Amino acid sequence: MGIVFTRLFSSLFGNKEARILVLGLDNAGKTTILYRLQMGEVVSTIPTIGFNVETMQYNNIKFQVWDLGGQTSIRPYWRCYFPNTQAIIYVVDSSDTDRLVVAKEEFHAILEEEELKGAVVLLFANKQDLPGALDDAAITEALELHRIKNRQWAIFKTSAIKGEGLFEGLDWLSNTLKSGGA
Ligand code: G3D
Ligand code: MG
Repeated sequence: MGIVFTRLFSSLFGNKEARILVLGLDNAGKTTILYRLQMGEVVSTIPTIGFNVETMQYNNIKFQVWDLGGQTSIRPYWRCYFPNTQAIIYVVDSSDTDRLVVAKEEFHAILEEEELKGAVVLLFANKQDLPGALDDAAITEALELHRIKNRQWAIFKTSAIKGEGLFEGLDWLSNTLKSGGA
């Protein structure tokens, strides 16, 4: 994945600072995906305000990961991480049907953020290897993706554990960003 990733993203943003946020509920598979990308060291920081942010920096591109859901009091601090965000990768545990409503609400709340208006959205319907996992069409419906307006988005079936589907999704993302983004 490392080499593939270099090929897709190395020339993408020139020297501009770029940020890609990897978001979703806890246990969705975000950290696993970050390690799968194998682009460099993952640095974990816990700012005093109390949420854990994992950062993987590749040239001028920062990948940043944290868990959505939970305490509402820390949410305003998320905004520190919003400027210069070109893309959001939203990860869903497709087998966790009990929490799909929460995953949907958190997703649409993030899309409401003013500073993220220009970001392209890539969704990973993750954990496809598990029995009972909903497919991309079912996740599209559960997350009400038809409500997304004025931005480019796509959903891919993935298994972060097996490394399946991640490349296809990132290929879409790099092509979309190359052609001008949202
Ligand atoms: P998070 O960072 O979104 O909170 P993690 O999620 O990456 O920590 O993953 C949470 C658990 O789900 C981990 O299991 C991880 O191995 C597992 N996981 C991630 N992606 C997949 C997948 O595609 N398929 C399956 N079957 N499991 C996956 P543990 O047991 O380590 O807690
Ligand atoms: Mg994690």
